[in-house]
Amino acid sequence: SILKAGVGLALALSVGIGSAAHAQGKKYTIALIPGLTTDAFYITMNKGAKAAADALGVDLVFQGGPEFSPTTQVPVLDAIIARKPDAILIAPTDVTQLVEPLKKAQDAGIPVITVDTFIGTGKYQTGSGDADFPLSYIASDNVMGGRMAARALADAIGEGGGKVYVSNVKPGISTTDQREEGFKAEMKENHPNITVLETQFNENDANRAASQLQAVYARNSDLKGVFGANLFSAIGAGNGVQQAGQTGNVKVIAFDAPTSIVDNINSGLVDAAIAQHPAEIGYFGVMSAYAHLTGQSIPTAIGTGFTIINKQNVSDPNVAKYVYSD
Ligand code: T6T
Repeated sequence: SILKAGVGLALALSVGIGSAAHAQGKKYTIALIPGLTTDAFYITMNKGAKAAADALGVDLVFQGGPEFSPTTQVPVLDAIIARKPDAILIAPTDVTQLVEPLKKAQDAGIPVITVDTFIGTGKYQTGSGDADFPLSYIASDNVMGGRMAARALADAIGEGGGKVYVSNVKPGISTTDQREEGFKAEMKENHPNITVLETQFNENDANRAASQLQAVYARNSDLKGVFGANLFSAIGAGNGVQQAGQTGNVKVIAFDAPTSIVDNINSGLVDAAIAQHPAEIGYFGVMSAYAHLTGQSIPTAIGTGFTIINKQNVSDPNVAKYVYSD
C-alpha cells in the first residue's frame, strides 16, 4: 500500500542519514576542557566521557590548565578553538570571565556545552542575556549539595549546635558559590542553633585551607565544624583539623570524594563526603554533543546525582564505586 511504501521510504531515509557520518568516514572530535587537569573530579569526568566517546566512535581530546583559573584556562580554550573540534565541553572557571572567550567558539560555529560549572545564570537557550548561548548545562545540583552538606554537619555536631564555617575556593565559580548559598540557606532555615562564621577563601590551595582552619580555630576555640566546599578545600580543612589535634572534635563535611577520603572517613577525621557523579557528567556531556551533531535536540540542562559517603556505608561496593579515580 501507499502507506506502507511511505513508511518504508522514511525508514530507508533515516537509516541512510544516520549512517552517513560513518559511511563518509566522518569522525567527530569533541574537546573536553576541565577546570584544571590534576583534579580527581575532572579525571573521573574524563573517564565517563571516554566511555561514551568509545561507544560512539568519537575522538575525545582532554586538555586543560594546571590551575582552576581563567588565566590558565582561556589560552587552552583559544588553542582548542583554533583546532576546530566539532564540539566543546567545558567547565568554565568563572561565571563572567569565560563568556567572551566562549563566544569566540560560538562565532566559529563550534557548539558549546558546559559541564560542572556554568556561565551567566546557567539558564541556556532562553533568548535573553549574553551568556545563554551554550546548548546545555550538565552538572550536579550544587545548591542542593550545599543543603545536604549543612544537614550532614548539623547531624554530626548534634543538639548543642555551635560555630562552623565554609572553606571555599574563591567567589565567581558557579558550583562552589551555589554550595555555599545552599549550605547557608539550610543552616538559617532549619538549624538556628548553628552560627556560620565568615567564609575562608583558599584559591583551591589545600595548604592554605589547612592554615585557615588553624587560624579560625585559634580565634574560636569553640569551633564545632567546617564544610570544605570542594575537593581541595575539604582535604585542606581536614588536614587543618588534624594538625590542630581536633580530630572528632571539629566535625568535617567534605564535598567531593578523592581516594584519600576513605581513610579520612574510617579514621573519623571526616564525618561524611558528598560525592558527585563526575563520570555521569562526562558521559552525558559527550552523548549530548553527539546527539546535537547528528541532528537530535538535547535538553538545555541535565542534572546528575550525589552519594553521601560515611562510616556506615563506605565499604559497601555500591557506595565505594563513587570514590573518584586518580
Ligand atoms: O568540586 C569540583 C567541581 O565540581 C568544582 O567546580 C571545582 O572543584 C572540583 O573540581 C573539586 O576540586
